[in-house]
Amino acid sequence: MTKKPDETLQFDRELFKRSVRYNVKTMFRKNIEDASSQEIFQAASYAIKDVIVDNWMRTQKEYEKKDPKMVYYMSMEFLMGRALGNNLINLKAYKDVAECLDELGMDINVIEDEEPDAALGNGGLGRLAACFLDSLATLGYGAYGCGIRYKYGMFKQQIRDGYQVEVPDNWLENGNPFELRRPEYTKEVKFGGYINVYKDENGKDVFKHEGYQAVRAVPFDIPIVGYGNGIVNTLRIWDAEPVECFQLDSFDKGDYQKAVEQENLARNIVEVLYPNDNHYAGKELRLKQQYFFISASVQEAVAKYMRTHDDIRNFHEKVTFQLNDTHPTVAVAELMRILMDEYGLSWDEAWDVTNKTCAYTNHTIMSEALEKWPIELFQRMLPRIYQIVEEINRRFIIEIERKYPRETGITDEKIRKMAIMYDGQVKMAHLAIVAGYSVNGVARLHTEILKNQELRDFYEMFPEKFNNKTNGITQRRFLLHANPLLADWVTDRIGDGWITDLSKISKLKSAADDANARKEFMDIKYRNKVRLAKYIKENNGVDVDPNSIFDVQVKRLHEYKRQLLNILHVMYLYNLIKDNPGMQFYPRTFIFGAKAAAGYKNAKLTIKLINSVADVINNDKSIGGKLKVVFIENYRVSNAEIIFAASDVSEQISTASKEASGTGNMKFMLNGAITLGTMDGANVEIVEEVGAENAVIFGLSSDEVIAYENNHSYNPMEIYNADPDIRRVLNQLVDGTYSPDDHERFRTLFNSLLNTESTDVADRYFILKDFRSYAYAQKQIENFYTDSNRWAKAAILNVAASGKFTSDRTIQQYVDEIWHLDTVKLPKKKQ
Ligand code: 26Q
Repeated sequence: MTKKPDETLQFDRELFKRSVRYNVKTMFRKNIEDASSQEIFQAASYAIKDVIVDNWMRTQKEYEKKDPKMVYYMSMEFLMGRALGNNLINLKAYKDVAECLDELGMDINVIEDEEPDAALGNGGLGRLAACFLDSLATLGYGAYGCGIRYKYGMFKQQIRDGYQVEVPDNWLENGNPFELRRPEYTKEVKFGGYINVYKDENGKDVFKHEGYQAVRAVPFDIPIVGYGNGIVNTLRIWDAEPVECFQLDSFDKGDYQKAVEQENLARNIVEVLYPNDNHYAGKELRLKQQYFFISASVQEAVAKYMRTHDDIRNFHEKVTFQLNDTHPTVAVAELMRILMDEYGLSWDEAWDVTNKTCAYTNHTIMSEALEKWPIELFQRMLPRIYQIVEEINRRFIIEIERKYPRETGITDEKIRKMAIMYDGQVKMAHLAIVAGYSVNGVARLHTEILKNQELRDFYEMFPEKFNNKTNGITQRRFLLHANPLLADWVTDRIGDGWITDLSKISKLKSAADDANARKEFMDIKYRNKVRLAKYIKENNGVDVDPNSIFDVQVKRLHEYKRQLLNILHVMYLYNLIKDNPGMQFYPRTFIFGAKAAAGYKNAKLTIKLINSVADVINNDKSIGGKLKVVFIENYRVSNAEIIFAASDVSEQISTASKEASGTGNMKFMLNGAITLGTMDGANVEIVEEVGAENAVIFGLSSDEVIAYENNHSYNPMEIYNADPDIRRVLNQLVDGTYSPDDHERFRTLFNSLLNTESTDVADRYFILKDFRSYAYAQKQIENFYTDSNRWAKAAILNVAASGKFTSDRTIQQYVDEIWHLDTVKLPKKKQ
């Protein structure tokens, strides 16, 4: 039986081509033959937006009719990447449009390359939010993403003389064809000033905010297209504008100063994304950004609810807020404020609603990433929010005293460890845990560490709130769009059900035992490696051999992720090859890609080290091209898609216990790379799914790491003294091997490992401790790859075992166990 095509998804090719020609003419006064690739990109995007807008309106109508419960995913970051290709994929129109463009004389890849990445995020946390929006729309759940329309997203990285240089990312330069400005939903957000308390006629306290500065929050909506189901949800990002345009006559009124200040406030607030990943920077402007988008989003959520309901006390039946880490946590106090001050609810009524509305996801156990704001700043910037948080804290302390009465002798210790405000600081994680109904970690191991170590006291008090939601990724972007060759191969073998149900990909298992399938798979991998080699040649000017093993570590640069371990091992291999010119060695290309936070010294120096090692090794003719090192400039979502598809080895080598989950690990697996990793984050579950024989695992366990940390019993100097190979590599950091012009250049990296010069912990991330075990694992990788049948089998089995790691599964678990949303199906379109 042939399936009846859903007429809502029929793509009208003639209409599209007409529309592109028409758009080129009206937008640029040109004929298509004279238009640039950028102009075609614009014209095509507007043509696609037309198609999307129809579905968008139908979806929102259906939501009005069915009134489903919805999630507001509150996040400072949405790392969306490019929209055009992804929208075409989800409209099931990619191949149609590729052919149409071809008929018009254009290559779709060239057109897609004209689009800047929407890089409104740092790394994993921001990309997770983007994958979640894709899954929510595809599964038919009503959802809003709420965030900030940063004028400048994640900086562009240039490498000059081996060093990272940050260049502003002016992503809106040519406009954003897919966004829609919605001035009718503008909100006002207030900062500073003071709170006056009056009694109303019933003797009730009224809190009046006075002497504040205000900013207008204006939303821009971006469509989130579900895969093949006609659903279009909304990512709503807020821009800031001054409340009133700067008027000269305000000078006469004497508030000239205030008018200038309000204009500056608006200009500054959404200027730029903070480029820190897993690191808290206690900047005043960052707190302003947080309250700005949260106040606007919560105001709008409440206003929208009240347009169709009459009792705000049932808000939580239709709305849930998911807080993406603690960054949006002021939402709990803002909701309390609106419920009490604007809708007149009592404290208890407001608390009940807030508690049933807010849920919090934790993404890290790294203590330097925990948000703690000085109380003074909080009080000055957000006077009413401060009062509310103070009252939440007061009541929570009473609860602690009730649970741990004085006679237990631990009351004060519990208060010290658990209070929301303590020692002059507001602890956002504590606020999020206390005020919400759910706390989740992002991989099983991570959640266990939260429960048993980091958040142990809270788990003891609120065990029912804690749950795990192992992260996932969308296969639509990271296989269907990123790797069309493999996607088609998979579909030819098992049908296309995997696109919306990744558990079906397990049907590929049998292909692992089929010699022909293995050959086809390795051919596809090879072609993807050729594609990446071409990208590297064009963008970095380095020649790499697609027949070598592509060993890849791409992710933010952070000491806990241990790019330094990787490059030290490369230095070790180079020594080995130089010492033993005749040795068997399978050619290997080590590929890195990483942005370092602008102020993170050791991270930036590690980039310089990688590039310096690359310089020496890549130019050493004597090693016959056996080793290559490449640092891919400006790693981002769009080139990640090319990189994952071409990878053989997935480096997931964080110090055990430090990487909450990781999501790159899943993207590599889906594309048939083999994990070389520690038992950290979601690696544990990847190995569980694929089997230990199809991954290479090394290093300390998280329990061992935590034990060393608690006893302070690790001394890297012993390893340095005992192991000549390690000693030699470390000495090469400071003997000019990789820095002939300045032997001291890498001294701080050397010191961070051995700590000969300060009182800091030496080798905090156990690089020397894990070095031998890593080198052995790398040797296993080589042996493994040399047995090409065995390797191909393992690679296919990785793809086949990746079903668990779809964000569709993650979202379904959020829905079933936290949010309890209703699904919505669109009715068939009437012609
Ligand atoms: C905080 C305060 C001030 C400025 C910046 C920040 C800030 C910004 C971004 C703190 C943390 C982040 C990002 C954290 C992050 O990306 N965490 C990653 O989240 C992924 C998704 O759950 C996990 O897979 C990764 O393991 C985790 O590192």
